[in-house]
Amino acid sequence: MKNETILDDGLQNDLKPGRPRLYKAILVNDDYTPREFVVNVLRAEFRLADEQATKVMSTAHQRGACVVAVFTKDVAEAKVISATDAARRNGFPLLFTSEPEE
Ligand code: NFA
Repeated sequence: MKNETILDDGLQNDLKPGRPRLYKAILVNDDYTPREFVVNVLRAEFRLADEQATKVMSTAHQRGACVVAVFTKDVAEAKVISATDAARRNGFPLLFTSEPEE
């Protein structure tokens, strides 16, 4: 009888970590948080340069939301919490969320 065993080439089917899925940190618009405060949070919490922070703030203001940057899951979630907390400490409803990239 012919031996029909198919040997695993070890290239495709192993469970392996691969590239970690990246998460988007998203800035959500609201009607109350001052533009300058949003820019300052983007600079302080996400280390954006002034020009980039202003662009992200303006895009969220005009379109309702804007991707700030992408991170690993843990880092995105930590930054979103930290940035939202900074807004709460200052009495603003500013909100950041995170979601996985495609
Ligand atoms: N829409 C806010 C305002 O007009 C500014 C803002 C931008 C708030 C982006 C939240 C996110 N003061």
